[in-house]
Order: sequence, then structure tokens, then C-alpha cells
Amino acid sequence: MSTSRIDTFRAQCPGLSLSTDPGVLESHGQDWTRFRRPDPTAVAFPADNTQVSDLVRAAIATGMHLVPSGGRTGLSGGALAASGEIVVSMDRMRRILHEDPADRLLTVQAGVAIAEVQARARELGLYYPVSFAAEGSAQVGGTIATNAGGIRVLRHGMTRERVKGLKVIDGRGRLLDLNRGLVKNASGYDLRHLMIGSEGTLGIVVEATLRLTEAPPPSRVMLLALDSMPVMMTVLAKLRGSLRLSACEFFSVGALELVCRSFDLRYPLETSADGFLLVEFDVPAASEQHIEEQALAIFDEMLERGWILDGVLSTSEAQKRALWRYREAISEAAAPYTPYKNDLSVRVSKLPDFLQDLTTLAEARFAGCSLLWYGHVGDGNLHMNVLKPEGEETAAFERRCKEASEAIYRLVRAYGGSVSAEHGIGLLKRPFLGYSCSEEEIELMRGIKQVMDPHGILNPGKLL
Ligand code: S2G
Ligand code: ZN
Repeated sequence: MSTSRIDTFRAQCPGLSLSTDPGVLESHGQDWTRFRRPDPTAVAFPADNTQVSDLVRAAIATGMHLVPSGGRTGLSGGALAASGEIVVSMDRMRRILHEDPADRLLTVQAGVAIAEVQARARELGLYYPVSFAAEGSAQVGGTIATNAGGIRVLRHGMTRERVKGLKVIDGRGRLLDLNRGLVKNASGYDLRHLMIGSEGTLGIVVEATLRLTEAPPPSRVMLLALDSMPVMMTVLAKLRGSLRLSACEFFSVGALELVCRSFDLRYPLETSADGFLLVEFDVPAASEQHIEEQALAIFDEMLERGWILDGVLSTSEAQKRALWRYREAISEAAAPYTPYKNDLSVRVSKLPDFLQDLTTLAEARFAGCSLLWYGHVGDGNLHMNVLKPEGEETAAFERRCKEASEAIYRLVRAYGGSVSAEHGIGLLKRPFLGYSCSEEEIELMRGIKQVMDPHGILNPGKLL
């Protein structure tokens, strides 16, 4: 941007911290995706809602584009600034503004980390059930912009279920105060839900009122070696028939071996297998012995039926955490291999057939690549990461993945599934939106975008 334009920009934003430091441009111009180089003009660090409004108005006046940015842990390039945009970082808006234990509501600024919300909820004797590997860095605003999922969706749903109030700055710089923490509100369209999952393209989240829930009872974890991947639904149905599950995750042996290698972890079981199920279930103190007996009886029955080959039941909090690490560390273990991520979902009951068809397709299309399979069985959400082979040039690898993606997304469409279950469309999945949405839906989305962001300054090129 020419210095005159940035001077005009600064003049319209009194008191705004605006950095053009190369290190800040590099770090704040991207998220966890590595397929494009960041190239923002500047990074703004607004201190309050008024400064965010000023930023939007300055962008309108100068024709600059804005890329909202939170914890920068996104996986679809939604927070990538690769075309001279101004990044709007929430790093200076990280206060917990209000807590209301009676309503079980916590009002926070967009820049508060998920881990901090979880910690504050615990201090209040409550629980914030959005949980995923990046929760230490991911910020509230970003998880609302992508409607983040994680490992507790099975019981508590997506981020969308937690948001009872939302303040956003729209594409004209106006502050919208949506739903204001009400449980019931049947007055007009619920613009709060329109904003959730809009990936910074309809408004910039500046504040959220989050609904906490009661603290979970004590729990235990079972790690099970599956006889085959498709049997996972049979095992899930069996477990669900007797235990109160709070999570049900799966991962392939390739994912497990990579995690063990990357973090020097001991293999968790004596027996190897193609796939593993990690389930967590409630063990209220009053019925601990009964539930333990039940869990062990189910375990023995599944062993006899040949559904599982081996398994372990946690007997301590430390062991529970150690077992979870095998699942939660997959993402971090994959990161050094420029993973091309598929974040797909189908109806839960269709997951085994879909997994079977996708495995056949992927093994044919990605010959020579390591594939990691993992995800949230209870949500029908499958993550398939293709790791870039040593020595293959990134652009060539991305092209190969995008070509294969067409076939993958045709399969997803045939199953009535989604090309993005929880990571958002962002930049990387934009060419494939039509595999999950009809032309009519996309036409309406464009109309809404035009109304909410008439100057086209909010995260242009993302999602639509
Ligand atoms: C997961 C986290 C991000 C990734 O582990 O469930 O959603 O790397 C993912 O896929
Ligand atoms: Zn996930």
C-alpha cells in the first residue's frame, strides 16, 4: 500500500496500534496452513470495539481489505493475508468482561484463548465444553468465526451451541449486539447464527457471551484396538448402549505410529491393529464399581466377538491424559509434513461405508503418500491428512491434492456429506463449496454477503 494510503488509514484510526514490522507481518499474516506466503500491508491491534469500527470505516475510505485474525490456528487459510490486506488481530482484546454464574454465562472479548475460558469456567465450578488440540492458542473469536467443533461435540455440540450473545462490527463499521445472552428470543431472524461460521466475511467478532455447562462427572477412557475400521460403528453402538459417552475418537495405525515416533511415546497396546477407538465415558463416584464392571464386561464381549483385538481401561487421571495424547498429538505430529487436510463429514450411520469407499479412492489417488486417518466417530467427522512426500515441491503436491480432491468431494456429495465439517472453507476449500451447497444456497450467500459487507472489505476471497 502506498504510504499516503497507509497515512490516510492511520489518520482515520486515532490511537490504533498498526505494525508493518516484517516479523509481525509474517507471523500475523497467516494461520496453520502453509500453502501460501503471507503478504499483508500491516497488522492492526485494536484495543476496543470503537477502534475496530474505525478500522472498517478506514478500510471503506481507502479501499483496503481486512483479514480478521485470532489465534491463527485455522486450517483452511481463513486468516491468511496474502494480497496486501490489513490484518485485524484480536491480540489486544483479551479481557473477560463479565461472569454470571446464575445464568452460567461468561462474556469475553474475542481475543481470549479457549483454554482461558475453560480455566475460568472451572474456577466457577462449571465447564466450557469446546475442546481441541489448539485450544491453548485458539481464540474465542476465531472459534466462533469457524464454528469450531473438537472432541466434545458428541455430547455438547459445536461452538454454535455455546454462543448466547455476540457483538460484531459489520461491513459498514456498525456495532451489532446480537441476542444479548437471552435463552429465548423469537424476535426476527437470528443474525447471531448467521455470523457464527461466517469466517470473518460478514462481520468481525469483538465480544461473545458464552453458555457454560455443569462440570462433568469423573470419567475414564478406553483405548481399543479394532479388528477393522468399519467395525467402529458396531463398537460405538455397543458402548453407547451401556455407557454414557462424552467422546468417541478414532485413528489409524499410521497416525498412531507417527505420534509415537514424533514424540517418542511407547506403543499403548501389545497388539497392533489397523485402527483404534478412544472412548471416554462418565463414572460418577456413586456408581464407579458398577460402571467399571459393566465396561469390562462389554470389553470381554467385544473381544469374544472379534470386534476388538486388545484394549486398555484407564485407572488414573495421568493414564487418561496419556491415552488422550495419542489422539490429540496427531495434528502436531503431522504439521512438519505440510499435510493436505480433508475434514469431511457424513451422517454418522454412513461413516463406515464412506470410510471404506474413501480408503479405496485415496490409496489409488495418493500412491506414494502417507495417509493419516483420524476423527470424531460420534459426529461422522473424518480427518484424512495426506503428508507431502519428502522432496516433492509444495505447489506440485498441492495441485495433486486438489485434483484428487475433486474425486473425494464427488464421493462426499454422493453421501450427502460436507467438504468441511469443522475447519471452515477459508481459502483452501473455496473451489469446492459447491460440492456441499447448492447453487441456490450459494446465490443466497452472495446476496447476504452483499448486504452485510457492501464494500467487499471483509476477508474477500474467503469462503465465497
Ligand atoms: C482434530 C485438529 C486439526 C487437524 O484433530 O480433530 O480437527 O489437524 C482436528 O486436523
Ligand atoms: Zn477434528
